[in-house]
Amino acid sequence: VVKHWQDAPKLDESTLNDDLTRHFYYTLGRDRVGESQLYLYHALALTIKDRMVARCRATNLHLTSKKTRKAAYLSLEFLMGRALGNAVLNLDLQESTALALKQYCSELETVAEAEHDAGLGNGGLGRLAACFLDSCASLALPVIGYGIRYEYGMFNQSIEKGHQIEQPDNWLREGHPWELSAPDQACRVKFFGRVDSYKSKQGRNVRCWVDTQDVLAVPYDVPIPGYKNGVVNTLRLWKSEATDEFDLNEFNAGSYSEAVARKNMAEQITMVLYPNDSSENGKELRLRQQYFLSSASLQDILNKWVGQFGAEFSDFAKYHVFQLNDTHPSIAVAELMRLLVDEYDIDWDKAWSITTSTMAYTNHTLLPEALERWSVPLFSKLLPRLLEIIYEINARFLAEVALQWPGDIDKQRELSLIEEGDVPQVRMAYLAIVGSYSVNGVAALHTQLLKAGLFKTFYELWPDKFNNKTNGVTPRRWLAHCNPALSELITSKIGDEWVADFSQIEKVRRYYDDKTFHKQWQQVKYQNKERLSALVQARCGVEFDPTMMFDVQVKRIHEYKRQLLNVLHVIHLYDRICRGDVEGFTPRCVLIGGKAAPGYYMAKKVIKLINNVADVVNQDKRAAGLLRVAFIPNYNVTAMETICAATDLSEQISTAGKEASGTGNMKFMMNGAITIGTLDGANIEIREQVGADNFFLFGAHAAHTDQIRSNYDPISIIAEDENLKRVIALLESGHFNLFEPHIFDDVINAIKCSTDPWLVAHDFASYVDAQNLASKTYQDSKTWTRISILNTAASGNFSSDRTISQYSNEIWRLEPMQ
Ligand code: DL6
Repeated sequence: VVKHWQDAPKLDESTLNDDLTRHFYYTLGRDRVGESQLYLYHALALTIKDRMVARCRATNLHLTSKKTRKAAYLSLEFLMGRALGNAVLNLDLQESTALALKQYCSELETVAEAEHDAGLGNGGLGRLAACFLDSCASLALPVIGYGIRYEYGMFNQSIEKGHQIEQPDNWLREGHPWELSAPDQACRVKFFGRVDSYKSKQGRNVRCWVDTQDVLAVPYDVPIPGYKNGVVNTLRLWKSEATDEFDLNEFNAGSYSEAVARKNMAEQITMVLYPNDSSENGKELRLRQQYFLSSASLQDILNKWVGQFGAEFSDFAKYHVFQLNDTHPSIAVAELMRLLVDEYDIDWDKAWSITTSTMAYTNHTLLPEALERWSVPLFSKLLPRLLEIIYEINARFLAEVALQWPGDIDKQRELSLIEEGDVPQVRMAYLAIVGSYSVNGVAALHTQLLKAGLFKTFYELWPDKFNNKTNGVTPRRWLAHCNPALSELITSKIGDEWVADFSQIEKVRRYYDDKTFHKQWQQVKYQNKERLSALVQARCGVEFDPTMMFDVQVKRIHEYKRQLLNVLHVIHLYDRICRGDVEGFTPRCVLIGGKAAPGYYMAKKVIKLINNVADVVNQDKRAAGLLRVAFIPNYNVTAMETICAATDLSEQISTAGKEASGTGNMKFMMNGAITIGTLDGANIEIREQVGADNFFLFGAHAAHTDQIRSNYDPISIIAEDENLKRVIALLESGHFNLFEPHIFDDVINAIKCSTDPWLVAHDFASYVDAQNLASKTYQDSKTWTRISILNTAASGNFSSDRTISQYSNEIWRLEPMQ
């Protein structure tokens, strides 16, 4: 038995070749590679997984053999992307993998193409969770991720006649070689039923949730390798299954559909990821998913604790912390109370003390429409015992509020976990705040705005709970893996320690004026732009020219992210070309990509507009060599790996105060793109790190936006700005929708509306100025290259290793595994 994670058997390079052959011939029963690389990919993934399972078991053994303090990251989303390239990099198996693949006349890049993205997330929040797992393992921190094994991940997007079309993402269809199921550790999750009470032997009134319809939660473990440190952590994903296959009595009586109905109901829970990134859903199935994840994960941890130490919880909080990734798993606060009080017979105060010293909550948005609330009637039907517990938490909390603000009923109403109204609602963010010992925002401005606005009164009540943890991204995937040419160049100058210790990237600064380095830097960028051009050609049928500036905005499509502002600028450039105003014009390829929530009308209109504008521009001979525009369909993690390495100009143009942090901005910066952006989210910190001269700033400040909105008059702004006037006139003339009359009316009206919260017209002029400066700077390739190098060199702070170290030191208080 392996006692220590470092003693795990080494399945090293020399055996990789044989293992690959064994899996290909015997596990998968293949003898030729054929057209598709699918089986070779599976064989390689199994071979690499072999190298992780032993270490994973060893890491787990280490955790259970000692009373180690550990964190559980609870998230409804983990946007993992592909695993193969990352695993090969982290396990340091590049050379032996290349050798082994040679016997099949293949190489890693080709085989990797056969892997489906694990798209178990919408965007920033889910990808952050994935970066965090990589950093936790790479820092040897005892952290387990808990999520849902959705059968269907983020939908696949295609573009037909300029419109977004959604198709289901059946990512498991060809199998998922990385996972290991652990049916012996399945647990039951209760739904529906009613609450009964009885007197315990001690004469205590015990509440008991009965007549429930239970669902089985079956764990599937995905190994998470640390970077060259032998640690392999776990992401445990839950799949829902029926407790009984189906009702045999009903089946025998001929009621076939009824017999399988319960099975279907149960399996529905983990069937599909909800595709909304910034708006709440209110759907019963979504609440079921949230409770399913929370209950299964907490039971798992309590089961392990009880298995090791018995049902004695006085020490429990010393060894556990649960990080809630937004409010989605915040029902965990009430569920931990239920498990401790109802299942383990712990008294309320003790249970509350355990809960409030183990729960920590991260907020990811200020948008009011994303703040989750669940209707009380729904809660009462689906989770009756949980609602009772929430009422009890609320009653005790409001008593505290009354003590703090005596006689102030409004304060109680304002802070209550239950929002009054025709249909009362449970405020999940408030439950998370009241039940947690830490509440954090994800960038300095965001945290400041939480404290001053959304959670102001809670901040007054508990100032010490609030803290900031600016997001980060893993430099393994987002530089070492996705940009091998740049990585090699960097390593040739500063050594390779930056991959594990990203603060060292700052050493690149030494070369910001070095002529030879400039040349190499430019060559790498050019090469990456060629790769992206091939992708754009293949996916969009648009020819990009790598000598032109690559101006990129890829992210979810949302009004606050202002892809519309970007399009207006494109139209302005096009208008200049049509007018012949092209002296000193910097040729640009503009790439936009991202998915719109299927029910988000305006976002879908914006996608259509981008596509129509792209068609008109690309077909206009006058624009050839000056302007190319493409909308890349099905933007996902894998596409970003090619895109961020090839970008010159990174568009981070949200209305100030609306983007909590952003993480795409950090990926671009690491890869030497220069940001054009507003003072929003982590843009502010990016600009601080790289210096104001090396960032193209524009737009209203968050502190002024409310005032601007209070007497906003876009019609006058348009009338007074010749550029914007012409852009709007072109749009209104139907130039981009000649055979589709009026389809953009709503978009145009939104810009002209005095209640436009996104202030598109307001920021247009300063955006154009900043774009002009970017264009001018690009023409001076020496200056551009210098700024590009400085951006990479200043990106050290945006490694998720830095973020996770802060979570670990300041919230989780973990020790790295030795
Ligand atoms: O914190 C990760 C990411 C931020 O970088 C983005 O700025 C923010 O929009 C995103 N938030 C969400 C909102 N979902 N909810 N709730 O995805 O989080």
